Amino acid sequence: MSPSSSASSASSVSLPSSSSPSAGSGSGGAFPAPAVPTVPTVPAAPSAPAGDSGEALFRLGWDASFAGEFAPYAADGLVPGRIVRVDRGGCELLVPAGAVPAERNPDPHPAGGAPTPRGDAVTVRATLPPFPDPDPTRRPCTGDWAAVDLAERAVRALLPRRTVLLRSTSSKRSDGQVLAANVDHVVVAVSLAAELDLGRAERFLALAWESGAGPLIVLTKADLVSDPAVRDHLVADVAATAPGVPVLAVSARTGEGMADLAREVAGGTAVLIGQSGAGKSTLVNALLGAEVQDVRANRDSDGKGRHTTTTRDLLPLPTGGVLIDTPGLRGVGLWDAGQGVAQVFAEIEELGRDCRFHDCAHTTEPGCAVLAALADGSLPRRRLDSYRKLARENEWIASRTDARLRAERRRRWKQQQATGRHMTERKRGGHR
Ligand SMILES: Nc1nc2c(ncn2[C@@H]2O[C@H](COP(=O)(O)OP(=O)(O)O)[C@@H](O)[C@H]2O)c(=O)[nH]1
Ligand SMILES: [Mg+2]
Repeated sequence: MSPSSSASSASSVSLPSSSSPSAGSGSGGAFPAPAVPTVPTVPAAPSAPAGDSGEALFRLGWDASFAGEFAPYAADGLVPGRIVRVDRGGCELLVPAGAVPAERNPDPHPAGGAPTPRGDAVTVRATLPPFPDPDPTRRPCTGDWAAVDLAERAVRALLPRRTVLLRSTSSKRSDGQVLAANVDHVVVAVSLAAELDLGRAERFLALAWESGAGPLIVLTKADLVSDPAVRDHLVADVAATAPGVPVLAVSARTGEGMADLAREVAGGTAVLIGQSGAGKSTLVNALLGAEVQDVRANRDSDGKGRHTTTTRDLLPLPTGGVLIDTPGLRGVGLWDAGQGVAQVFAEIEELGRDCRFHDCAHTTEPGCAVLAALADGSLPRRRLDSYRKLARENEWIASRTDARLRAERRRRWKQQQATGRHMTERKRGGHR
């Protein structure tokens, strides 16, 4: 396909996905085609997803289902790329090396910065189109798969997301912010260097469950807890508050538990979340076997870290799969995470089904199964308090969020999860 036909046909494509309400609008959408193509052909582009280039994509988390969704863009001469980072000027993406002729691929990190093992994928910069969607959670973000016009170095469209990790913006406004897209595993890092804050772990878990990806709790800096009995006790405590979630104690320093963690995240896309200083970037470096992420010394005595990771980076693992590091999240607000909260507190939801009144608020109602469990000691008070706190917070934020956008997001969710669940399950099971 020639570059001119690629550039002109791309104008009918709109961001972020074909399900966008603005998609296909007659106005030319967000992607007015440049009148004159200004750069020469990219010869390898049309065949990019095949052969070696295809292998590069699979190592980045690509699969048959994404390939199917991408087919119309491939016909337009666009190349699939995975967004590594979004910044003011546009974004960086990983694309198959075979799609980019060497002379057009200046290394964006020529000096400084440790070399990143990228397999046969290379980083390119591309512009992002003006963003027409009023929903901030639909903005391009790390982990998105994009249809890239390599000739123009421009992103033309995003593939529908399979999972998405959202939080409310730190400004405490009702806007949602996307932390990462298309993740299979959400690794919640909790430091053993500080006193365990189970409520905070539950909050991160709610976000994780809501994303549609599978959560995993990693208790970091296990080397700082020398007594094995104490360590076992801490692991059991966390496991009890996270039904159905694997809990691993690891130390990047001694290597303990690291092989198990590597196995859990191999092949898929894993995002690390957790408080600043929890040891996320150190884990990323350990899993990559290279000092890629910036780690800064912090005060381990109180477990408080500084915010050293400022951009969310997507880093390919040497074994296949990718890791996404997030900045230390100071205040992690829930954003429309009702399902996530319900899943974190599954046993309370379960008890609630036995209450006499179906709309029981578990406060003073007669025949309340939750209060009965509290009274007989089978449900810890802390757990119920935490549930109430997060449920209230979620309702508050939901009440301030545009109802139409929420309904639209829910609808989109259901569609995406139906199509994506199967592939995600397969990937979690270690297949493609
Ligand atoms: N003792 C010990 N310290 C660790 C371990 N992992 C990380 N740290 C320290 O914890 C601090 C914060 O680590 P960092 O990876 O920057 O945390 P992040 O903010 O979550 O990315 C640094 O001083 C690390 O050296 C570990 O396994 N054991
Ligand atoms: Mg960090």
